[in-house]
Amino acid sequence: MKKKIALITGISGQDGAYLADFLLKNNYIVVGCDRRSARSTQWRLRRLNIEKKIIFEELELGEIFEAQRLFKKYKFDEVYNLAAQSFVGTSFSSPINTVNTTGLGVLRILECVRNISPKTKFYQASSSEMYGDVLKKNQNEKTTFNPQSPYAVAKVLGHFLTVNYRNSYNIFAVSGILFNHESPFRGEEFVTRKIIIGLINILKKKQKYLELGNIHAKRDWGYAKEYVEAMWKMLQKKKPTDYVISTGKTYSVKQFIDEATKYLNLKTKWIGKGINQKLINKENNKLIIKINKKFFRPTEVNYLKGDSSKAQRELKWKPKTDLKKLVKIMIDEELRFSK
Ligand code: G4F
Repeated sequence: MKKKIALITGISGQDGAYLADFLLKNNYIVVGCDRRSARSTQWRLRRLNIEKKIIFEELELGEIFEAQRLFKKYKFDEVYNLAAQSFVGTSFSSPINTVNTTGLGVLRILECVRNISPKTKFYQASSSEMYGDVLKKNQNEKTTFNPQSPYAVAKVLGHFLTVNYRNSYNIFAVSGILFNHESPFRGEEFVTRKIIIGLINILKKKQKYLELGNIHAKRDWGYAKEYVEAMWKMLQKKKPTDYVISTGKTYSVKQFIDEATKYLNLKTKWIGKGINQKLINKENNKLIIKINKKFFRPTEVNYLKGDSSKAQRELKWKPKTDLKKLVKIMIDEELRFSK
């Protein structure tokens, strides 16, 4: 049987690496793109031992000519648009770059599908950040978006462009609204991996303490490796439609910290309130975590909790990893690979 060929933009990121691994195992030819500046970040692909199995191409999402060149060179069966400026915090200091890549980048790829390869199936990586200051307790495909950052606004643009191109041009385009998904491959700037690296460094006496922002924000955290499978499943359906992917459970950053300290066998206690809240090591009274205003965002998303019943019903997809297991997976691998 002829091998299918898939394009993954953002191949060197957490989701790009897991998805590439999954598609290669399913007999796909994988063309992977990233920005020129991301070339040094292929450690995830190396760790999965798939770096040499991927056909690499450069792609700046800000340039439509580069995407056009790729669409003329290959006949893609599936395109997964995972590339983005994906750090919410940075989107406040770099709003124009964020909207250009995370929002308009989607349009550039959709234009290539429409004009060059209309039979190609398109997946857009949408985000639970789009719900922002949530208008419903459990968010699903029907919940109105209320974005709270330039990143989230750009994702809303990408989402509605995907829906509009599907409706206007009969393109197989789907938007996967993924809630936070973590793994040992998470970038170090995101809170879960920042916490785990920080705690391990403190235990190894390489760092005095860790500074964080709003530890009361709540997130629906799943395991990224499971979430990329849902992306693929969306493109195997007969009809294109959008899906929420989530665990349906929500925990605060503080609860994530408590789970991590428990697994690391650190005896801790929280003291103080608000900006003065601190986590102390009960055995030696040393500071472990303090709050720094610098890590607060101008507008925060305080609470997210997804309802993925449509995906569970129609895709036969189910989250398998709870928070405790996720923390264990992340800590075990961090300990194995950290020096
Ligand atoms: O880990 P975070 O930076 O992820 P955030 O903002 O929820 O966004 C992630 O998930 C989205 C899906 O919902 C993706 F679309 C997006 O691309 C990204 O992958 O922050 C989680 C929470 C926030 O409320 C943040 O304010 O943790 C809070 N937080 C507290 N202290 C911190 C810190 N976040 C970071 N990154 N660093 C801190 O020191």
